[in-house]
Order: sequence, then structure tokens, then C-alpha cells
Amino acid sequence: MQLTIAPGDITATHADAVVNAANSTLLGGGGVDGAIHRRGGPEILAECRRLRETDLPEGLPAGQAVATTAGRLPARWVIHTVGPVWAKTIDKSDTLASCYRESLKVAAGLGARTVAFPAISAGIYGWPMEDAARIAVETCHAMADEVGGTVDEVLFVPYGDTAEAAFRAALAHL
Ligand code: AR6
Repeated sequence: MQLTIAPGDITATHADAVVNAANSTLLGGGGVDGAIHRRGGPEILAECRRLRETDLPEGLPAGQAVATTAGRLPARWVIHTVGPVWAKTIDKSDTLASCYRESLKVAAGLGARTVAFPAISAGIYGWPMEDAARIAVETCHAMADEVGGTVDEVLFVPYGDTAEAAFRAALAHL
């Protein structure tokens, strides 16, 4: 399973599955979530609403993942996951790692060969970028045995120079 850095706007990324840094409501928000719903169109939100009415009445807990259509995005699926909100005094690293693990499991279950990730939790949720990138890269690397039979490539999509530098450093440290 190849790990690649593909900087830019994840809504324009060509991957079978694009991961959304959502919130528990699944009903949209700012950051990457807002961009995915804007560019992907109303089909994504409609499916999120159906999920809330059926399997997820309480919403999606942090660290878990669920797939919907990708609407008008180049991708085939959007995998929504909810990162933890950064807290100085509580270590939520395992919840953040779980976002990557669970998203990759969902992707493999769908048969996605390429999966694109934003820097989950590293925007509005306040996680320091360097640490967020390290957790992202290390966790996906560790999943190769489990999902690598299906997922050929994981694309990390840093947005901006600071994020890109953090992901390049994390990959170099593997
Ligand atoms: N493509 C790639 N990365 C992006 C894009 C984009 N189009 N837009 C922003 N980023 P965030 P979070 C980067 O805030 O911290 C929403 O309101 C951004 O620069 O999108 O997990 C949700 O509904 C940052 O590096 O996600 C939740 O309420 C990274 O994506 C909350 O924000 C993640 O930033 C989730 O916060």
C-alpha cells in the first residue's frame, strides 16, 4: 500500500474514496466538510440525513466512519469520520488514529483502491498539525497488512504549506 502526498483541495482529488473531517451530526459544517458538501452537491447531505434517520439517530461518534455517495465529486464515495477536538490535558490520539483505521476499513469494504485523507482534526478542531500528520501517516502505514489487499494507495491531502511540510516530515520519519 503506497502512501502519497497530494497537496491541494481534496474536493478535486481523484481517488475512489475521499474522507471527510465531519462532525457528529453529519449535517455539514465548515472547513473540508463545507467544501465537500458545496462541491459534491445535495445528494451527499440527503444520504447523511437518511443515515441519521436510520442507523445513526444519535449521530456518528468520534473515531468512527461511515460512507455515502460522493455526489458530483470526482470520487465515488465520501467516507465521513469525526475527529476528536484537541485538548491539552486529555490525550485523544487513539481517537484520531481510529478515524484513519475505521475509514480505511470502510474503504476496503467498499473495494476502494485509492483513498484520500485531509488532516483530520487539524483545522477547526485545533489539533497541532505536526502531531496530526504524524498520527495520520503512522496509523495508515500500520494498516497496510489489514487493508493493503484492496487499498493500493493512500493519498494525504495537506492544504497549505505548513500542512504539506508536516506530512512530508512524517512520511520521511517512517
Ligand atoms: N481540501 C483539503 N484540506 C482542506 C480543505 C480542502 N478543501 N479545506 C480545509 N482543509 P477542518 P477538523 C484542511 O477544519 O479540524 C467542520 O466544521 C484544513 O486546513 O476541515 O477535523 C466540521 O463540520 C485542515 O488542515 O476539520 C467539524 O465541525 C484540515 O483540512 C469540524 O470542522 C482539517 O480542518 C472538524 O474540524
